Amino acid sequence: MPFDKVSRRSFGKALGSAAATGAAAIPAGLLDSKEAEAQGAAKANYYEFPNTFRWGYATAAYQIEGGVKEGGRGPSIWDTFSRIPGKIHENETGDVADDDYHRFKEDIHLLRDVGAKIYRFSISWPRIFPEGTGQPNEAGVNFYERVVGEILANGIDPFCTLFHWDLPQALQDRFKGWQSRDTAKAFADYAGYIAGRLSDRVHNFFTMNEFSTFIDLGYRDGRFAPGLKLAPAELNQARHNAVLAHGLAVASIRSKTRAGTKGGLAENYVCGTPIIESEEHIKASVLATRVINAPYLTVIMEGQYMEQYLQKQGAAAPKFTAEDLKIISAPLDLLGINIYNPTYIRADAGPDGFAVVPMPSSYPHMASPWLNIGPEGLYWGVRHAAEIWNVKDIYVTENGCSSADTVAPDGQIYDTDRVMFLRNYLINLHRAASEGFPIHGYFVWSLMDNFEWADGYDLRFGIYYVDYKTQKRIPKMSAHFYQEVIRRNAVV
Ligand code: GBH
Repeated sequence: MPFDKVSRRSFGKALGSAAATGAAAIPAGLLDSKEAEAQGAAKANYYEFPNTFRWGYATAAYQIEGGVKEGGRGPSIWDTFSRIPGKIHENETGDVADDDYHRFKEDIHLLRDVGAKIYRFSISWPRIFPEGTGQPNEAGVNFYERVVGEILANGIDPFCTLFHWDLPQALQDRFKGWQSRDTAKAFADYAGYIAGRLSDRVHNFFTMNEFSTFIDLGYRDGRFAPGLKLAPAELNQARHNAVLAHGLAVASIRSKTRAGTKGGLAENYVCGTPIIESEEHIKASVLATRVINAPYLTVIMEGQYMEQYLQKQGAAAPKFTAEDLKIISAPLDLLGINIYNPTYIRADAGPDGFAVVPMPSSYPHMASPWLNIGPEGLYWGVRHAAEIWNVKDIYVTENGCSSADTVAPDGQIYDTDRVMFLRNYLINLHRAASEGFPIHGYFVWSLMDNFEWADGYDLRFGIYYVDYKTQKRIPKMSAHFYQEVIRRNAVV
């Protein structure tokens, strides 16, 4: 029986009740190596993944590339925003970042060195269309053709994100960015064009990364580019235009790429984690997940704005047509979930039926103050997507953490907190796999330290340390950990 067809409960029944509550036990027959037999009783703690499971890394163009004026690239809203004093930690910019524009080969070799099989990178829209629309820039296309060539030459499968927030500045100026449907149409044209150019070698495309982040932080809170604080009606319209853009892009990708090309999106959807794993709280967490994601993942998956959302927004609700909803909810081939911090949910007797459990001030978090530690999020992130929306092909497109990494006198970076973080999250991912949920791969965020948006270079999320003065990459302790995870295809 294939690994992913064995439910954890059936392991439990077969092996006795202790196995059902403890670490996922793997029946001897499922471990084909002699090594497994030799392990005897220790097998119960051996968190092995299905053999088809794939491990990799994620990055994003503006965070790593630099070379912002090279190869005919036009400016993006992040070039503009990062120049406004006070917006970014120490007024840093992505002008140089990790200089990956010039060092991409070396960076792809880092992936190869740890044994990664998949790499999620993003394409900078203003490299392809410097003005957002119009004539494509061949030098930009050529850059990504070389990147893809190098990825493939190292036996790695490229997963391409088409929008990781670096909107061409020209579209902000002409159309007010996502406040206009014209930007949605421009995105579909760009997406179809570049996917078409790459689809002989790239088989998986994600339209957007994290609607909820670039819209809510960029158009509501003003903390991310373009730095706006819109009133609710305008904000909701921008949200609508962004999901519409995704839907239009899916159609455009389908029409311009080879048969078999897969299209999806990557969202850090708010995944409700039941505070106690009991029926009433699980039920509440399902409802919470649908309601909280109403303007984004829920409408994409369900083809309807939830009544609660429309009612709550009242006159500020987005304006849309039935045709829009059809476009937005085009069936997806794969779903990427970015999972970081937990949102705990409990059942509630009030009209909503659920409540978000507030966090005490003592709740532990990583170096980023928002990054509360909640390893079960990885389990529930997969399970909710599979159970609520019947998703059949799920990837964790981002998971990882910031740490106050420092280089020790012996030259090593002992990021024990990151190892702790990853180990605990991965154990929960293993639980999802062992219960038979369709989780097929994991991309750690991130390959190397990079431009962490408003936090500049202050917070480091890499598995490789970057010395920004020399651009030297140094594997952290977590890189050695991850390498062993990949080698054994198991949490170690
Ligand atoms: C991801 O977002 C991004 O896709 C990636 O580019 C980024 O580098 C990575 O996470 C690490 O941050 O400052 O209190 O307002 C993760 C989701 C949503 C987390 C916005 C940070 C801002 C919190 N992010 N959130 S706050």
